[in-house]
Amino acid sequence: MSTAFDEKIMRQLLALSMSEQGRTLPNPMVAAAVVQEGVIIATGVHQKSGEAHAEVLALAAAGNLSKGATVYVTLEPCTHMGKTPPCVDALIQAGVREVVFAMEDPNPQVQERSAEEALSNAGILVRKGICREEAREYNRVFVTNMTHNRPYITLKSAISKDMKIAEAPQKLTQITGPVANEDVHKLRRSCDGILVGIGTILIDNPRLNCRLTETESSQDNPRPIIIDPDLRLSEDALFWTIARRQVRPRTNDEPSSKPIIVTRNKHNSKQATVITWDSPDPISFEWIWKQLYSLGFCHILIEGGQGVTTELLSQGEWDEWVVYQSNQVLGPHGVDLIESSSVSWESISAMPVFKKEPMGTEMKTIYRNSLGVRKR
Ligand code: AOF
Ligand code: ZN
Repeated sequence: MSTAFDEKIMRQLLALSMSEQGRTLPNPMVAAAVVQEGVIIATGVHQKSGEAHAEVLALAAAGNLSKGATVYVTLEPCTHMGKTPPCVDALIQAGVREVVFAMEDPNPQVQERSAEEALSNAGILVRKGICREEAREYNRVFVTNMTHNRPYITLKSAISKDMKIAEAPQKLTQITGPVANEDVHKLRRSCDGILVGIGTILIDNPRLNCRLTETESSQDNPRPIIIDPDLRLSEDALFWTIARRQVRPRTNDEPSSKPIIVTRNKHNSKQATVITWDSPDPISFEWIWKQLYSLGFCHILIEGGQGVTTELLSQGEWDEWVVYQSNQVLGPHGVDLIESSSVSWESISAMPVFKKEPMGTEMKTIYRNSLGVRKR
């Protein structure tokens, strides 16, 4: 049973957990609160894989006041020994009276032993499922990782009113204004990989880093992933300077933070991790996602040009599509977002809209592939 108070606290905690979006990967975003007689005594937010979980931080901040308290947490407390000890043990030791959590933990290691059982056996009351769907929505990256063993894929497009991405071939064209640009940098912060095709590198020469005005930090830079079938990448591309400077060290034992090059040619590189597609067929995104997941990537943002976007949409290997559309008309010489022979605009415009909102001078529309287009 849940009350309006339970839901209010849980929503507050879900919003709080978002403050660390992107920084907790491969771990989920989690926040917890210690509550006594309807008053929040202390909160905790998980910050980074390898560091303390949300419940442990909240219990430590509450000290003796944890005894007899109700602990609210946005994710089922963990029951396994990971990089840190099980949170259920910390809750039991702290002498809490009740634990209320939002969603079950889809991590198979945690599923081996239910938190509800472990806590109930110790005499602690347990309630679960408060704002469950909202919590799963916040942690959709983690849920996808755990249930499908692949990264969550977000495609971002910026298009004109007439659905073009540039005024003319080979011409860098700024479509979005400052408000939408800031929003894109939030997207970059939420990801651990940012993928573009070689065409985008040669024409736009992007830096591919996260430049948020309020919290500029190289810690938030995702790792560049370049699809470069014929190895046309030059050492002067701008993203290298950022990549060399710093990419988010997600975990303390991360083997490498080098950019990734996906190619058809065998190639050795000191500066990049190269993955090679050894087949005459078009490079399969399903295969790329598998490779990237085994390298530890959890959430890939694709800032594709025409080639990558068309191929990705026709293969259907994406989860979320964020489209910023401006009011300008680029005209008949402009470059289409999608090469119409491969994917039809009809199939795209028939896609259900997940969310639509104005973003500065642009309209931002989000589509979700789980609404019927993605196969798995
Ligand atoms: C929680 N609270 O704040 C987090 C949880 O390697 P570890 O010890 O950090 O364990 C990681 C797993 O623990 C992660 O995959 C997820 O199942 C859970 N994360 N659990 O109760 C937290 N971050
Ligand atoms: Zn835990």
